[in-house]
Amino acid sequence: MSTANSFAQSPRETPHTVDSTSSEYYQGLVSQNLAPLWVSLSRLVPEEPKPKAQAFAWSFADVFPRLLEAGELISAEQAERRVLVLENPTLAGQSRITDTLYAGLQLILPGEVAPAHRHTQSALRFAMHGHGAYTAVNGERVAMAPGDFIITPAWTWHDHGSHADGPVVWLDGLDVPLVSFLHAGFRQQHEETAQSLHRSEGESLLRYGSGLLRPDDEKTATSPLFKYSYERTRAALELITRREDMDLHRGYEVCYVNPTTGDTALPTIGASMRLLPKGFGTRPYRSTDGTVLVCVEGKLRVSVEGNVFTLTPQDVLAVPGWHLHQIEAESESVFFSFSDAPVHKKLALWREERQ
Ligand code: 1HN
Repeated sequence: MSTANSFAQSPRETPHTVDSTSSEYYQGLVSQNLAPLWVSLSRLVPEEPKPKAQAFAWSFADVFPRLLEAGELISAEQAERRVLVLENPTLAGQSRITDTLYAGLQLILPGEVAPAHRHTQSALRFAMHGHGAYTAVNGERVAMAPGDFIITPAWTWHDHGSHADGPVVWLDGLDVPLVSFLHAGFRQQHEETAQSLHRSEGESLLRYGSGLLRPDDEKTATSPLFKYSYERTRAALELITRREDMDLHRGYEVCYVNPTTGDTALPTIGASMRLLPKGFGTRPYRSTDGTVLVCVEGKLRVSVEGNVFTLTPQDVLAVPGWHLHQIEAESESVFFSFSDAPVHKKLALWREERQ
């Protein structure tokens, strides 16, 4: 005898059970490409979110040597992108760090070029290690230094290169799983390895980074400012800690925004930098968006539904949606994070709980 789930689990209704006499009926449905909703309704419409991803951390010290080995195995040009994907253990083989987001660590060596291409997936780069590499977006090159946040808007040509004297590593965050779910992915290879440059470095900052717009400048879905330096971000955080109140659930936080709208820099991925004073622990918090944290300074102890992770600089942690968590700073700590919150918010699905 098999038991079918019932949607309403309340005592007012007894679950419907399926006995063997009706199994012929159920088999018949399959052959007619039909399915009984009463079997799957509670799974389709859960009482609360149950992400498939689990909370999981990657130590940079463990991944970095593997990246260097990859550097000996394959060139950036051969690989197109020499990346080790951070795969959530419960989503193995699916290139997902959370249910909806992709993350990986990319290595570029001196003199290499990762060839120009474009795609409809939106990307962010968070620089982690080394100086002297650059990414080119829309005909402008920007240098990447640790802590810098750089965006590659959907359908913009981008290539990366390095004049460094050692390895350079950054974290890529993309909305790949979301775009795959929607089957909205397109990709093109540029005819040249590196796109030609028609803007000088710093133009995007000069044009859009001073609170100045032309009267007829359009509001764009993605930020026209494509690099947010750590130097400026850190200085803004520092000022806020001296002048403003701290959110007891989030700490001090600055969000990377599109200067034409005040919305998130990318339409599908929200990102921010947070600071927690030495000894401070956030109150328990959860929200529906799945988040990736990267420790930048200090030392963090993150408890996610009872599992504890210790993060030191460059370590990465996945916190799936609706997982209650608390973050404690052993010393003054700064961390970057990104999530799919803008999608939840645009679809009026976003919720948070502050305990
Ligand atoms: C991509 O275009 C990059 O441009 C990195 O560096 C990682 C992962 C999936 C799809 C596209 C890059 C990527 C990617």
